[in-house]
Amino acid sequence: MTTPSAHMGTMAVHAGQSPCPTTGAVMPPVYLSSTYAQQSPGEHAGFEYTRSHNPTRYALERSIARLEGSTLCESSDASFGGFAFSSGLAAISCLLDTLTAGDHVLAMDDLYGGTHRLFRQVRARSQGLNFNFADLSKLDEVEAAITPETKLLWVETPTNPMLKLADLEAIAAIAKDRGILCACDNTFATPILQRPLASGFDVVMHSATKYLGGHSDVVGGILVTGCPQLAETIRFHQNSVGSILGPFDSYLVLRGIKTLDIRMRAHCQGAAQIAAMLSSHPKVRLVVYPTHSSHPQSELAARQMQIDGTPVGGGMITIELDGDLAGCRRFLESLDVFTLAESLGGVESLANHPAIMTHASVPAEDRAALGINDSLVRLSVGIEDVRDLIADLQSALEAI
Ligand code: P1T
Repeated sequence: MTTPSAHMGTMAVHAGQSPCPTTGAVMPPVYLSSTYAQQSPGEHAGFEYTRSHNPTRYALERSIARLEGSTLCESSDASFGGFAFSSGLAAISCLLDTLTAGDHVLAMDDLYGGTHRLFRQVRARSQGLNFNFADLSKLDEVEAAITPETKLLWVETPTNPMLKLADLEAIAAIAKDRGILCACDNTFATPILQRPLASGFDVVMHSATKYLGGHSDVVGGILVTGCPQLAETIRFHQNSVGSILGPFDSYLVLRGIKTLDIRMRAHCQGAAQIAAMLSSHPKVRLVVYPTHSSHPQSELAARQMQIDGTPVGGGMITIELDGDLAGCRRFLESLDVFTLAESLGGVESLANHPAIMTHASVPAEDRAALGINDSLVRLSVGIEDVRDLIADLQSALEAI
C-alpha cells in the first residue's frame, strides 16, 4: 500500500513494503546474506553483494524516500532516492564525498557538535573543503556568506541545541537562483512535521538514531533526494565508500518508522505542555521551544512545522536554568524519569548538558556566541505520561 495520496500515518506503516511474494511475510525479512548466487557471470536477480544491494536496506530506503516525498521512490532501478548509512555522520560524510576539494560549504552556525567537528576538524583537512558558519535563520546572512565557490548550503532546522529555524522555502529559493545544492538535516522535525524536499530542498538528511529509530537501540543515518542525477551520484558514493547500514539495523529503523507518526504526535503534545510549565517556573531563565510565543521565530514555526495543518513544536526543549554549573549539575543529577544521556528522539525522556556533552567539540567562543553556556540544558521529551515528566522536572528544579 503506497498510494501517494495516503496520509503520513498510513505511509509510515506501509511505504516501501509489501508482503514477501514467497512466504507472505508481512515484515520484510532480514536478509543477512552478504552475497547472492548468480546463474552465469553478471546474470542475477538484481542483487550481487550486500554493500551494493540489500533487500532489507532497500525496504527502509524506499520507506523514508516516500515519507520525505521523493518522487523517485517508485523507480525500479537502485536510484530510488533513499540511502541508509551506518550513522548520521556517515550520511553527511557521503554527501560531502560528492563535493570536490576547494568547494565552499555554507553551514548553519548552530549544528550538532559532531557535524561541526566533521566539517571543521576532518573534512576541511582531509578533503580540502572550505566551511563557513553563519546564522542561516537570517536570510541576509545567507546571501552575504555565499561565495562563487559555494556548492552546498547545510541547514539544520530546528537546530541542535538552540532550536533556531531556517526558512526552508526562502533558503531553497536563494540556493536555486545560484545553482547551489541545499541540504537539510531534518532529524529534529522528521517528515511528520516538515518535508524540506517539498519546500525546494535537494537533499534531506537524518540521524536515524533519533526519531526514525525511536527506541535508542540503533545507530543509523539517511539521505533522501528527489533529483535523479544526485540520486545516482549518492548511490555511487554510498557503494564506493561503503558506510552502509547493516541489514538488522535497517530492520530496526524500518520497524521504528512504523510508529513515527503516532510517536511524533505524542512527543509534540508532551513537549508543548512541558514548555508551558517551564516558561512560568521561577528557576528557569529561558525556555526555547519553536511554537512558544516567546520564540523569535514562532510565526515561521507555525507555518513550517505542522501535523494535519496544526502548528507543532517538536519534542525538543532547550532551557537555561537560573543557576550556575553546580546548580545545573544538581538539577541533572536529581532527575528520575528523565535520563541524563546524549542523544534524543527515543520513547524515553533524556536530558543533556550540551556544553559538556554533545557540543563539547564546538570551540568555546562559538558556544558562547550561540548561547550554549553552563546553565543550558536540552530536553528530549519522550512519550511517558506527561504528568510524571512535569513532576520529575519540578522536583529536580528545587535542587538548583
Ligand atoms: O549520531 P549520528 O547518528 O551519527 O548522528 C549525528 C547527528 C546528526 N544530526 C543531528 C541533528 C544530530 O542530533 C546528530 C546526533 N546527535 C546527538 C547524538 C545528540 O545528542 O545531539
